[in-house]
Amino acid sequence: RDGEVGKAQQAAAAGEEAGGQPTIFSKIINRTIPATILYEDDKCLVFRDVAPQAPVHFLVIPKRPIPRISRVSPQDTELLGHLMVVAARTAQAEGLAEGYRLVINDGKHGAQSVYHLHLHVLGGRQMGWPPG
Ligand code: IU
Repeated sequence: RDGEVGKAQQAAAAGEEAGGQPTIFSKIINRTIPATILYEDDKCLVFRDVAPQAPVHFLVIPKRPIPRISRVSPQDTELLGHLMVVAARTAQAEGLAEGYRLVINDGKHGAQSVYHLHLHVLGGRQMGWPPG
């Protein structure tokens, strides 16, 4: 088990998904491609979505490249909580006092396009329900 964790950490350090291809988000994390970064710490990065679907639209991603929410394990519990706390704090810093939408797309039916886990935070306009 320690071996598996070590391997995953090595892959993360190399900017690769464990068992998968590196995504464009690995390149944003290691600054190979630019992004408008709103917050960073040792575990996560927050940046504006390049194709915003609301007046405020940013993404919260773990630096460790978990490919999708359906692949998380119990050892990710603290990290996932951290991502949500950072999402809420950044939303507050972005002035979203009237509320906002948090979204995680998973897989084909979820319309996930980048296989590096990310929380979407959308705000600055009235959202509808149900989502499309
Ligand atoms: P999805 O949940 O995997 O569908 O969302 C991926 C998001 O990543 C989507 O909103 C894209 O606009 C966004 N994005 C980005 O911000 N920068 C990029 O270089 C790429 C995608 I590729």
